[in-house]
Formats: sequence, C-alpha cells, structure tokens
Amino acid sequence: MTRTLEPHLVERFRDVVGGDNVLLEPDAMASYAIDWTGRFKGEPLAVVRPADSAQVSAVVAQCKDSGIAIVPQGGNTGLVGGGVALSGEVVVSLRRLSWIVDVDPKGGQLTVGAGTSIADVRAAASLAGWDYGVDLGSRDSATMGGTIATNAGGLQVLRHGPTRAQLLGVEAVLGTGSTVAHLGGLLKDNTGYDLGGLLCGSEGTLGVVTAARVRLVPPAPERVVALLAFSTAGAAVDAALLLRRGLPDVQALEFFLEAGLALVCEVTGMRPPFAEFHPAYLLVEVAAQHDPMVATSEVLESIDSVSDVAVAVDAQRRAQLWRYREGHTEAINTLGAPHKLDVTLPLPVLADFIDEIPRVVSGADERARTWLFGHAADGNVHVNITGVGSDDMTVDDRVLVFAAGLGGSISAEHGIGVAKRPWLHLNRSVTEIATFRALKKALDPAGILNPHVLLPPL
Ligand code: 2HG
Ligand code: ZN
Repeated sequence: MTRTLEPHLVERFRDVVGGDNVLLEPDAMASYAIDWTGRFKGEPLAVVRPADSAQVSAVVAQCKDSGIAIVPQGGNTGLVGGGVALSGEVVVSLRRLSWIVDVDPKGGQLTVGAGTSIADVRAAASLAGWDYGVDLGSRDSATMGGTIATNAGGLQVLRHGPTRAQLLGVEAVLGTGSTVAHLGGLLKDNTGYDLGGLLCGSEGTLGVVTAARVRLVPPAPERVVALLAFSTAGAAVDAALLLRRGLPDVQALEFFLEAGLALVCEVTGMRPPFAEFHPAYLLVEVAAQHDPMVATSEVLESIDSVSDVAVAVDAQRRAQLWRYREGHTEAINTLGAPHKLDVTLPLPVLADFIDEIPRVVSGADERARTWLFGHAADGNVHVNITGVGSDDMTVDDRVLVFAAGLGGSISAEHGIGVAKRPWLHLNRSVTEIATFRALKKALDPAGILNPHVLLPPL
C-alpha cells in the first residue's frame, strides 16, 4: 500500500518551503525517485525542496518530531542507491541551494551552497583565477553537497586528493534540526573535532550538508592528453607508475580495456583510436602552467611497453580522447542496469585483480559480463557487471570478498549506500562499526537521516 503524507504535514512543509516545492504526485517526483542507472527505484512519501539552510533545518526538525525518515538528495548522480527513497522516505532535495559567495581570490577559497554543480564551482573558481581540485564525469549534475556526502574522488585524486581534502569547513543540519557551521576558511584551525571531515563521506546519515568552504587549486591551463595502448593490464599498471613518478604535473591516469572501448565506439559511433584494438589502455592527462609537451614526450618515449600512442594538445582532440574513457558509464548502461562495484586495490596487486576478476565473476554466474575501467593511479577499479538480475547479490559478494581479501576497499569513491551495506564488515571492525553507530546516535538521535544506508541493519 502506498503511504501518503498526513495533510497537516503537507501544510507544514508548504509553509516552510512554499507550495510549489512540496511534490506529492508520482509524475512530479519521478526524476527524484529513481537513480541514474535505473537499478534503484523508490517511492518517496514526498519530495521537499528547501531554498536555504533555515528551511532545511525547519524540514528536518519537523521530520524528527513526526518520526519521518529523510533521504537528502543532490544531483541524483549516486551509484549505490544512497540518494533515493527506497523505503518510502521523504526526499529532501538540496538543488535549490545553488549559490557561490565570499570568493577570495587572494586566499584561493570560496563558499558554496550544497546544490551547486561541480561544473559551476569550477567556472567560479576559474573566474577568480583558480581551479577546483575535484572533477568528475557527472560534473554538470553532481552537486557540492552530494560530493561531500560521498567524499567523491573523480579524475584528479592523484593530484589534489578526494573531496575531503578540499574542505575547509561545512555548514550542516544535524538530525536534531540544529545547524552547525564552520565556514571561516582558516588553513590552520586546531580547535576541536573536524566535523566537516566527519560529515564528508557519511552519506547523509549524520547531517544534511547545506554549504561548504572549499580550497581552490592553482590553474594549469596547458594540457597534453595521451592515449596509450598495451598488450597486458600489467604493462599498463607498470607504465602508470613510471608516468606518475616521471611527470609531477600528471593530473589523471585512467585505464580501460579492449571490450569497454569497443562498446563505447559501438554506442557512440566514434572511430576507434588505433588501427587495431589492444588489450589495455591508459589515458594520461598532464596539466601545467607552462607547456608540458617536451617533458611528457620524453617520459612516453622511455616506456618500452607502449604498443600504440595518440597524443592530443588542442582542446577538441583532447576531449575526443577523454570520451573513450568517460563514455564507459553511459555505454554500459545501454546493456541494462549494471551492478556497480567500485573497489580500490593496493597498487602491487592491481593488475592481478584486473586479470582475475572476470573469472571470479563468471565462476559465480556464467550469464554475467564484466567491464573494468577506472583510475589507475588510485588503484580504483570500477567493476561493472551486466547480465545479472537487479536483486541477485551472488556476484557482488564474490567481487567484494575477493577485493577485500587482496587488502582492498569495497568502496573507493561511490560510498556504501544500500548496495554494499551487507559487506561493510569486510573493511570495518566490530569496534569501528559500533563507533559509527554511537556517532549516529549522537548526531541523529531519532535515527531519521538516511537510516537505510551505510550501516548494516541491526
Ligand atoms: C567514473 O570514474 C565514475 O567514471 C563512474 O566514477 C564509474 O560508472 C561507473 O562505474
Ligand atoms: Zn570513478
């Protein structure tokens, strides 16, 4: 039976956020109800769209008083089911908190509302003569709040670190409805617990992030992108190490394999990059203040294992090479909603994992097809599995156990969400999980904030 929101609560939410921003009809809520992959589809009790942190606070306080669970949602680009109302929660969409203030060109910082897209943050940083250190394929839709909630990584972690490394402070509404804010932006500030660091990666379970003060990074406008082909994944991983060590300005080091590239070309109609396909590829971006071409060419020439290479300097050709990599997510989705298992491996076993995992998967389910790509320098593999039922977790189990057995993490940059909560114990001890629960109890005593993600059911 579909639950409906009691009329007095509808009125209360309308008073707080305005009538147009309380959505109750399935059609109006449709784009908030299903995740990007189509795998996770919920039936929200309502979608409430506050415009500022005071409204967020009033909505959360009301939900706490009425015992209603909330799922905070940003751009809805999450890949682990952490931002959709799978258990009939109220979705609190933060997208209207889209603003940037207090840009400090001298200090290289700005303050940004949770609903601002990463593309807009990067554009504002650029206007101030800086750049923002996090970039990801979903930059036009992914929001600052969502990337903080998941501690998103993306394409430049190698150079600038994940989202947590950019944070100088956050403003957030806790499960009590009260707001904590620390947006002064001091680089040195040892005055107690780092609440921003704690909220970052907490997937909306401890607080609803409404704003953040972030550091900016120096711009690096001169860029070279090279696509390198190899005869084995191991050779690609070894080359990634040489590139990283030889080129301090390397910004991204991405990998993908033959099958994924063939699929991207088939789906997009792009011509393959080389006359022949090769088993493994590395996409390298070097970004500097002065032309990095000479240094890049020298290091590329020193790597004997490269079978083929395409180098791009102008923006259009660079974007074309990037499309072979960034096109993977969309191309795989054309085959049906995939299981997405975003794992990190210690670099010494990365190539073994890439070689072995297709066998582990097909051993668990012969219908399953494995697609591998990711961020080579971070040891981060996006294991995408197609051809298995949405609720069939056999393959998920095998992949996550295998990754953890090699000393890896079951979530590199997408979070735990609902998709991986049964496996949290593979990476976190009983004591750690108990500490997580104690923190949740302190910050969200009524247990209303995203109660069905991250922590395993009791
Ligand atoms: C990427 O690196 C994203 O492209 C998405 O993290 C990964 O689709 C995926 O599995
Ligand atoms: Zn990624």
